[in-house]
Amino acid sequence: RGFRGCTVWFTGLSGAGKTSISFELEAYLISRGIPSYGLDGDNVRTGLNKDLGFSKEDREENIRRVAEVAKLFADSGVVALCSFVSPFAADREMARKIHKESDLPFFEVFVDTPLNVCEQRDVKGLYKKARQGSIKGFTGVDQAYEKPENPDLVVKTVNASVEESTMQVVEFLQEHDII
Ligand code: GGZ
Repeated sequence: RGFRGCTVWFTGLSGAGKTSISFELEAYLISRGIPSYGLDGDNVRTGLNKDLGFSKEDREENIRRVAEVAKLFADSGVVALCSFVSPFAADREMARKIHKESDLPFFEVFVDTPLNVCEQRDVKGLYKKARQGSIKGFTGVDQAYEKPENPDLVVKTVNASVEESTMQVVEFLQEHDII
């Protein structure tokens, strides 16, 4: 079977597991000869988007630029894996529209991990800083996260390993004839 370029858009709170899943998925796809590339805050906000912060306006511009880049990856036949908090439904819809206009498949995956679990994990200590007030506008603490109402896939990470969550996405891509 062939495969098609597409964009898999992971949305969820900081610490939900978006980047872990997309990293694992990228390795899975590459090992099977399927070109794939992960975009996330770590590789985009340090370069292309280093002029952007976390206000509503800057997040919108972050998502817009990332969606345009992902579209180009998808158009070139790559499975683009985007892991961004992308807390605002309108911005995620914009990302979808950017793909739709070019007839490229776009799948929104909600990495559904409750705030208290993300906060308990606090891998980078950011929730603690947000609670103390040294980071302002932190998603889930003092800025909104708008849950997806109609995501293409929901992955619940509580009591699931990264491998198990990744396989849910793999099965989804198989069902949609992407891989
Ligand atoms: C949310 C923030 C913030 C604020 C810094 N709010 O767990 P992380 O560290 O690695 O993921 C978060 C990342 C969010 O960047 P995104 O580009 O994904 O955000 S968005 O899609 O909303 O544009 C977190 C860190 O950056 N971080 N400040 N205030 N996350």
